[in-house]
Amino acid sequence: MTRFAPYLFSLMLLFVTACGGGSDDQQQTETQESQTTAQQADDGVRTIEIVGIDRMKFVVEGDEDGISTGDTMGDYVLLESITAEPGEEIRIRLTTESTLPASAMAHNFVLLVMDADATAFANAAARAKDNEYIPADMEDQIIAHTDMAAGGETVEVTFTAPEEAGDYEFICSFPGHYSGGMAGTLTVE
Ligand SMILES: [Cu+2]
Repeated sequence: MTRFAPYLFSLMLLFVTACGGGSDDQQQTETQESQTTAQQADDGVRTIEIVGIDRMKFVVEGDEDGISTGDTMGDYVLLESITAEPGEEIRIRLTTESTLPASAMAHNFVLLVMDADATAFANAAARAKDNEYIPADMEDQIIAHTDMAAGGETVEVTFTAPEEAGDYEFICSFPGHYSGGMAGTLTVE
C-alpha cells in the first residue's frame, strides 16, 4: 500500500491540474462561440434564433436587443415581438423542439403583410397540407416564410423588413397553432 502512495499522489495531482485548468478554458471558448452564433451569422445579417415548442409558442433563450419577450416557458421565454428598422435585413432561424412525429407537430414562421387577416390565412393554411401549409392562393399575403421544421429540424429565412412603419403579424401556419397562440409581431419603426 505504502509503495504505491507516491504514484497515486502524483496521479491525483495530475488529474486535478488537468481538470481545473483545462475545463475553465474550454468553457470560456464555448460561451464565446455560442454568443457569436446567436447574435451574428458569418455574413453580418442580424439573426434571430427562435425555438418552436409543443405548447404551440415561439420562444427564445432570453432577452436581447431588438426583441420583446413575455412569460417564462420552461427553459425559454415567450417571443412577443421583433423590432426592425425599415428595410433592415433580418434572418429568422427556427428550430422545432419535439419528440412527436412531423404529422403531429411541426412549425414554420410566416410573416404576413400589414393588413392581412391572420385568422383567414391560418384557416386556409390548414387546408394546404400538400403545400407545407402555405395556401397557394394567399401568397400575396406573405412577406417571407420558412419551410416546416419537424422535431429536431432547423429552418431559416432571410428577408428585408418592409419600408412602411407599423405592425406585421408573424404566425405558425401548422393547423391549430395560430389559434393556440403561435404568433407574434414584427414592428417596423
Ligand atoms: Cu407551430
